Amino acid sequence: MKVTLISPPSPFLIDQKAFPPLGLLYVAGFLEHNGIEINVADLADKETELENALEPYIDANLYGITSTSPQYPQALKILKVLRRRNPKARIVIGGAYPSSLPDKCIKDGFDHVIAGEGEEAMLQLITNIDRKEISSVINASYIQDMDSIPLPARHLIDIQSFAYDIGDGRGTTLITSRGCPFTCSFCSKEVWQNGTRFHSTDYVISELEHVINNYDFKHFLFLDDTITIRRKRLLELCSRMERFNIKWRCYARTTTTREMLIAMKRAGCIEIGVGVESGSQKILDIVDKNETVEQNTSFVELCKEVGILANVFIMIGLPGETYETVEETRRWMESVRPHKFGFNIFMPYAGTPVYKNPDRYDIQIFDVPEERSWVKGRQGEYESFVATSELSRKEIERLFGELFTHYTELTNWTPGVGTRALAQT
Ligand code: B12
Ligand code: SF4
Repeated sequence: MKVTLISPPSPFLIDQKAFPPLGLLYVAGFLEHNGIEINVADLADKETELENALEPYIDANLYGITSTSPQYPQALKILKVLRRRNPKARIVIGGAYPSSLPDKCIKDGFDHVIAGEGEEAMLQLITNIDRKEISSVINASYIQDMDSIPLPARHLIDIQSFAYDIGDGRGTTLITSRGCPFTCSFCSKEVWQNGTRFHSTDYVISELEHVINNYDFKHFLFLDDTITIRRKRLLELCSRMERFNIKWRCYARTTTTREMLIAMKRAGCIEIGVGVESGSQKILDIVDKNETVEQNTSFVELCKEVGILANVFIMIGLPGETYETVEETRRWMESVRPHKFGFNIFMPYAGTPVYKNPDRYDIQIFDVPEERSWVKGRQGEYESFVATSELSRKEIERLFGELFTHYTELTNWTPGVGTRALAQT
């Protein structure tokens, strides 16, 4: 059986070649390890020539497409081309969007949806493909032994063609754990739900060695939702990473301690992205952030003391947002002055608590065309698909534009996602 996994274009990103499609590469690595003949079609930047780009893969028996929400219209276009060119092939979709809205994907014409973790479920689908009783929506069970998962098959794409500026060099991505125990009401967690599973530090160290030796990357972005969840593990990992002399970025929560930050700094951490979300405690409580404004403040102060860049992510238009809470966030930014920021209008993605139960929140959600469901991208293309009882969509957009400029001047930093951000500074 010939299997082709497809990473659709992301035309809404400034730079589609920043991050390799790691989830798809994990699925590919697992299948390859189990003896399946596999190709990966990397269609980044190919939105205007989909048919040509799919030509080399047109004779597969089974296709597996990955998709987040904003990628979904591209996934549908790919489905159409494949149906026309290879009507006998089975077409499966997986990733964040189908995990949240599996029935919709089946209605749209996909043969199967794999909701959740794709590795074992895809292998089982392939093994049982000829059985009639195989269901259209497959809810994947979770792999318990994380170290049993083979490394992502980076060799199946031109991994060097993807890079992201980290410090003074070209970086690539790596993930050391899956999931996060928190329950922020704006966060899409349909793939991994609430548990967290960890690779051993042996696994992570050998993956780092592999990527450094085979692909010559010395700069990394760790994609873990929160790399600092287990203190002991983090300290062990950091101490074992010191010898590599690498530079890296990661995501964490603002409860990260001084002890952790010092260990991270020694191991080469240069920047931490944290979800500060708002300068208003009222908003943090409404969205179940489980953190305080004071913790957010002291995190930035600690980062400054230790010498790690604090990149704070904030949003406008969260449930309950008012002029006063917007003002509180502005005052927080002005007094705390993080090194960098990411600022977005809140987007309620399918699968999130706010999306599922808007009535429980002070929020009105408007219809979002999937291709508009990104909130980071090109200047001037920002749009609000939410309103609160005090702030209309237009008012959120106006305040966003005003504050974006203000924060940019305040920090001397212009955020951009999927960009080689340093090139802009
Ligand atoms: C890195 C990252 C990015 C990077 C790169 C994205 C990329 N090309 O991979 C950047 C910064 C560009 C980015 C941008 C965005 N991201 Co993002 N991102 C992430 C992050 C932190 C890690 C993704 C990752 O590599 N995970 C690790 C791999 C192993 O997991 P995975 O991709 O989910 O894959 C597994 C399963 O989903 C499944 N699977 C995946 N594909 C397939 C395909 C098949 C056939 C099968 C069977 C299974 C399968 O199996 C995989 C292995 O188990 C996740 C959060 C998270 N922890 O996953 C958010 C996340 C994916 N992003 C999210 C969002 C919202 C976005 C943006 C829309 C942000 C924005 N508002 O503009 C854009 C859209 C990007 C895009 N190309 O579509 C949401 C997705 C919500 C949704 N419904 O779409 C997430 C889940 C964050 C969150 N918790 O809310 N993102
Ligand atoms: S926003 Fe961050 S801390 Fe909150 S649930 Fe999502 S990954 Fe966890």
